[in-house]
Amino acid sequence: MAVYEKIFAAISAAVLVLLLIAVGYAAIGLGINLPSHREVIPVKPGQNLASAVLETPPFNTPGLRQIAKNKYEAVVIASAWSFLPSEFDLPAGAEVTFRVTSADVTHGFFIPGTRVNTMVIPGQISVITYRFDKPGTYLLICHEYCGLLHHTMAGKVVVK
Ligand SMILES: [Cu+2]
Repeated sequence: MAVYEKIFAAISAAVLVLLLIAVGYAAIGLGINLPSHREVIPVKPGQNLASAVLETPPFNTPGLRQIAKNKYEAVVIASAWSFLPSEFDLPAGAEVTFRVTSADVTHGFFIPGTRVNTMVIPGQISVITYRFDKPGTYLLICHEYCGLLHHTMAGKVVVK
C-alpha cells in the first residue's frame, strides 16, 4: 500500500467516524428527531383507521385551543381532500404545536415561509411547533400527492 493510499484511507475513516458522532450528538445530545412517529393512533381489530382517528383523543375534538399564555395547540385531521379545521386565527407571537394525523392516505402539512413542513402518515401523529411572530395570512397546503383533488387541499393561518 502506497503512503498516499494509507493517508486517504485514514482520512476517509476519520470523516465517517466524525459524521457518525455528529449524527449521534444531534439525535441524542440535542434531541433532534423527525417530527413524526412519536405517537400512533391505536386501531382495534376490525376497526378502520378513520373511525379510530375520530375516537382517539385529542382527535375526537379537532381544533385550535389555548393551553397557556401565547401557547396554543392545534389538533388537525388531514383526509382527502381537506384539513379539519382548515383555518387558524392566532395573535402575533403565538407559539403553536400542531398535532396532525391522517384518516386515510399520506398527506403533507406545509406552511410556506415557516419551518412547518411535515408528512402526515396514516395512523401516526406528526407533531411540530412554530412561533408566528409576523402578522399576516399564511397558506397551509398539502404537499404530498394524495389523489385527484390534492391541489385543492389547503387552509390558512391568520396571524393578527
Ligand atoms: Cu395532497
